[in-house]
Amino acid sequence: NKETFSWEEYLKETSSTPAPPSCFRQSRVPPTNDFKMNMKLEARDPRNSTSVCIATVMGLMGTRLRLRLDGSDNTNDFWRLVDSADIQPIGTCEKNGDMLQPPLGFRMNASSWPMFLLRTLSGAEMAPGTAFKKEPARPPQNGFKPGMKLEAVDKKNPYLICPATIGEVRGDEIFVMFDGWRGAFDYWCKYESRDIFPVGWCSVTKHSLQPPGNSVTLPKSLQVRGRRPKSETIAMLKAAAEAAAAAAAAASAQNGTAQGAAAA
Ligand code: MLY
Repeated sequence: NKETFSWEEYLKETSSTPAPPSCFRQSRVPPTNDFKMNMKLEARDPRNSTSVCIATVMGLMGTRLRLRLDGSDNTNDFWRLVDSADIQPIGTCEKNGDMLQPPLGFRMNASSWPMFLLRTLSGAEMAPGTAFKKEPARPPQNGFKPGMKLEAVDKKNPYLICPATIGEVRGDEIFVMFDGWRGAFDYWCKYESRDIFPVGWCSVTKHSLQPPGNSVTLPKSLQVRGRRPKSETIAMLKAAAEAAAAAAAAASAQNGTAQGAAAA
């Protein structure tokens, strides 16, 4: 359970090792979060990456911000790190000769955008330039290896960061597997993704960390994920199951004898 999850014990239990911090596109010393609730900033629209919009800070956790695009509804909030390249101070867009855009799904008539923009910015508290931290450089190569442990954003529930394991490495990509969740939340991403963190990140940055799920992960040798199992694999699983059943039967027989003796 949540209160008692400890990486130290978990790594021992699973006899696994954390991915080295140098593998991640994250600062060695996590940045401070100097934003405050309701501050406004410019953010790239996650659903339309060519437009830059006005966003409001709706929440803060660790080094992450929960953002909502002004003029959008409350069902499309998203999370960004304080050192994300997707966010910048108000005024940056104009300085670059670009125009602020309404978010995808702007809840008003497009013609009311200029007026909406004026209203939403007037009297608003703007996030100071010093709150925006420089995005760390990407590591020169993909240093991840299968089996390494990490902390990763659950993309289906992006407010959550969870213990995970590298399942596979292919070129610039890695397969992130969520411990104890039977593959339902696993995903492929680039090794330089900003959604993955070294073990201990949440604890250092005071972000909550989910405990692993309850389902048992089979050792790699017994996994039949995706591919149809080979007949040898099936034979091996069958033999293992039979051996386990035989051992259980033997144990219970012995137990019965012992109990009988004790009763007598
Ligand atoms: N209640 C949700 C949350 C699942 C979260 C899984 N993450 C932590 C990998 C569900 O069961 O779908």
